[in-house]
Amino acid sequence: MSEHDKTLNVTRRGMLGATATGAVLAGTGLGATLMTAKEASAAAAAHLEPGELDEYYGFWSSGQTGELRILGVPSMRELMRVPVFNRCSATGWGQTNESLKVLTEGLLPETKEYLAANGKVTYDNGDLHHPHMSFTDGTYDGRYLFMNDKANTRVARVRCDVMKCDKIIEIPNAHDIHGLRPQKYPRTGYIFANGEHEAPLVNDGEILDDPSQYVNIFTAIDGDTMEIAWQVMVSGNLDNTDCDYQGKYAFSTSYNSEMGMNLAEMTENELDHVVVFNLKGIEEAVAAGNYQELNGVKVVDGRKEAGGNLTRYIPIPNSPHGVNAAPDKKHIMINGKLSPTVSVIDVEKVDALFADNADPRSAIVAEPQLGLGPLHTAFDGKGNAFTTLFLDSQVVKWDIAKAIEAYAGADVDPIVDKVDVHYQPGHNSTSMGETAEADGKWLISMNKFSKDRFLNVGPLKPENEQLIDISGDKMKVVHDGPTFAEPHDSILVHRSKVNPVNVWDRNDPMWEDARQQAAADGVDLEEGAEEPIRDGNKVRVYMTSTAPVFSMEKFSVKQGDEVTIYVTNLDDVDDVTHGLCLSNFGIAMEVAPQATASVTFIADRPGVHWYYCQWFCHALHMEMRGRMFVEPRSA
Ligand code: RUQ
Ligand code: CUA
Repeated sequence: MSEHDKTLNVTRRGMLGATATGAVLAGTGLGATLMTAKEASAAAAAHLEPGELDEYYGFWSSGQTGELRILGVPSMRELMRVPVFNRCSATGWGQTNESLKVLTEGLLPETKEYLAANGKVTYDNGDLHHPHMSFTDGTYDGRYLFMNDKANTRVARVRCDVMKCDKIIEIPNAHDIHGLRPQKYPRTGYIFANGEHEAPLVNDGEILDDPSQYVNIFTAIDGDTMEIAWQVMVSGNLDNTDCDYQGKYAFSTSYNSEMGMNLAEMTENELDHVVVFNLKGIEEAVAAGNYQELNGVKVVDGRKEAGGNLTRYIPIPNSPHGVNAAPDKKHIMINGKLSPTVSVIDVEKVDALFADNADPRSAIVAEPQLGLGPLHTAFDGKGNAFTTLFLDSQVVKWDIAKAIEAYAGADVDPIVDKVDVHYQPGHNSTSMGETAEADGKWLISMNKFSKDRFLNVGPLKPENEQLIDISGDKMKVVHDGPTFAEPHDSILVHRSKVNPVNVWDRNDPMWEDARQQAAADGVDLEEGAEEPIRDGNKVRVYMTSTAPVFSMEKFSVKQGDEVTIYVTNLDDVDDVTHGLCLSNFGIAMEVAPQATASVTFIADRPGVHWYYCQWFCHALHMEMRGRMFVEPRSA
């Protein structure tokens, strides 16, 4: 036990004695201490007066909810939810033609077949873990956010100008995309995506219970086109990933080098590994034609036994999880999970692994013992690292340089501070911490359990995300933030990096199909049409909206018609969003200022049906409505 741990234990025992009620808080004992003056001032910095704006955008995953969330930091106010892999009742995501195009166009043919057999056109669920922004020269550039879907093997992109998802692709050959990071230098560039679960490379049922023939797949996607650049076959599964600041290597942890199929087999080895991907080597292999083409993708062989210069496997103590590149542009942290250590890779020593076949472990320059269950590490840009300790329910702050000295034999303790968090932290993130501009102000600890920290809402509890002031030597927890299932990861982006518009550009590509269809029908979207346009049993209704009226107060279709309603919002004013809800047809969608949105349905319900504006837009919002007459089939 280090000197630091001893002090910490004494302090904690003292706390337990002093505050008996604190002792029930999962043994952490810090539940009911009084705030010191310093803590109070940190808390004040986190508190914003009504109308004050936050300094940071927090981009949050939502895990199995499938959406992206935007929070303001440090206030922790939730600002927006951006539907991605989920369906959204408010915006019509998953229902409008525009969103269905995004949700369906990137699906593989066999997926479309499977879905069709189940009466669906796309998946209803997703598991969004890791949202990350595009980079230029090692820092955020405010263009895009990229994110994974572990549940259905997809990668999505959100445009930061409008904060809407514009691309979703399914990744062939891989299974269950988990770790995801954009290339940091010179720009994004590639999006690196880990397939977590191994399977036969051609997974058509020929090979089933024969794990010796399973492989795993690392994918590089072109972030500009959202097409797959190449894939690498690897040994073991892949968990998290990150890349260097030089544009040379990507690193993926593997927690199952054994290729075990059950828990006992998966945790058998003392050492698992991190796979290092040599980007130039892979590009050269692809250019030289040393690949097999599978499902339209160029796949190279980077498995251990393949030899060659595409990958290296660095042994790491049992079941490493998070991978985090430090803003010093030199060190990559591999978080031990089942090992109490973080292994520090020096990227300058990685060249020798490829050039001279040096011992893979020679790239490790530190391996500090930090506590139990290290999962993820964040940085302050001042030489410190902050690692979540899942089992200890703590965040540990440690000095990277001292950890390196200690590894070289010096008698120094790299641990600077530990703070209790509530409870069981997974990811953490610091302000600008995954860029070269890490500024050391705030840290979010994303805790998996909230237990007693909030009013009881029944057996299903929220997560608890705590805001920690890291500007001083000691960390201070200043805010608890409940969130719904189940954010994993977040990034804190300075507001100067993100500049969304207030009103859509009428030429936006989002409704290009609508624009083309209207042109074919001789209609101007901004004018709308007086009457529905009939094309066999297909009927197209072009409406505009200007608060508080739709351009059509009524229209008629025939029972069984396939009806498409286009609404173009002519209001050119901040925050005047309209919505179209067609009651008892299960139809509702958002139409933001200057946007066009459309929805298609079969009008198989005769009678008078009201459509109304579902977004409060005007004093006469309730009056913003119209009638759809569906003439019975027999008539
Ligand atoms: S990974 S903590 Cu996706 Cu750690 Cu969740
Ligand atoms: Cu338009 Cu409410």
